[in-house]
Amino acid sequence: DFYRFKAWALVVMSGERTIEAHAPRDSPCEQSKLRFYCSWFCPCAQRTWVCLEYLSDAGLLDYTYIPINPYVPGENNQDTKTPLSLAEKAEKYPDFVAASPRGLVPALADRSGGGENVVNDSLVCCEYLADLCPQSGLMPPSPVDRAKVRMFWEHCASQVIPHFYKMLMFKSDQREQAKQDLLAGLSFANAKMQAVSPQGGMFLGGNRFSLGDMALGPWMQRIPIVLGAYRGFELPKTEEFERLHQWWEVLRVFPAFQKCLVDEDRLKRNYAGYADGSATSEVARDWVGIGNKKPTPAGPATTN
Ligand SMILES: N[C@@H](CCC(=O)N[C@@H](CS)C(=O)NCC(=O)O)C(=O)O
Repeated sequence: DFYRFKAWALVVMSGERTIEAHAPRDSPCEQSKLRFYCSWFCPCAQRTWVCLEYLSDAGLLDYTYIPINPYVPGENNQDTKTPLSLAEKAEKYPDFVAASPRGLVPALADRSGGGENVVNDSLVCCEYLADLCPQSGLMPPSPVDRAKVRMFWEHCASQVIPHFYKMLMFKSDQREQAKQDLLAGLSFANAKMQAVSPQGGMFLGGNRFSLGDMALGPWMQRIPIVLGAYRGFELPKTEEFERLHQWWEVLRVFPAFQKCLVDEDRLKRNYAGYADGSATSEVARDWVGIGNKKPTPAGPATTN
């Protein structure tokens, strides 16, 4: 019965329902002062989304979810990884591009302080939210713990996540190297987490959710769903990765995280453009070095 309840809770708390619950309202007075520009499939945006859900659950803020599709729809409305040009994005989503001049999700536009503050890039958005609500503990109070969170974030960004995309996007003769690099990055992440919180639980230990958990959480979800499906990859169940597995078991049932998990089949299909080598998105360009030249940013974001 417990497992049936858990399955039920997962359905009820799906990402799709969360998007609906925070959809823009008709009446301007019902709109939240904090607008979140997000794409349902984007792991970077999911980092910020989970923080928003965490703060919203704690009654610390409210937000409106503005859905963005930065990619060109394919045949039969299939998802692609071919980005709209910046001009097309600016035409379709002017407020979003004003908040994120390179047209990348996530971004925030916050009117809670009177004027409008715009923030983009997943880490910067997460830190902005942590700074808005310091009592939330999203960023721990001590300088050394904050440094640990940031060092873990840096490790994941440079040594883990690029190899996830390389394994998907590289041609078959280069994939083995990408896999070894991914495993090395994850092994180091395991050791780092073990050193920070040997007692287990979240990155900082126990049930203390923090930005440290969002460094890798969205990709940990995608490793079995996406790399498993397209590349037959599985994170070995060995001692080398034990702390990561243990952390994942805690995170995957954490309410704010669960509320931002979208349907797995839909997610898997969304990644087809990476797996078949057709992607020309920023992720392909920045993290794998595939694709055309960088677009010119739309100009400085307006901040006050
Ligand atoms: N470093 C950025 C990366 C954001 C990013 O690349 N987002 C992707 C979606 S996962 C995007 O907006 N792509 C649109 C495009 O390629 O034009 C962050 O962490 O926020």
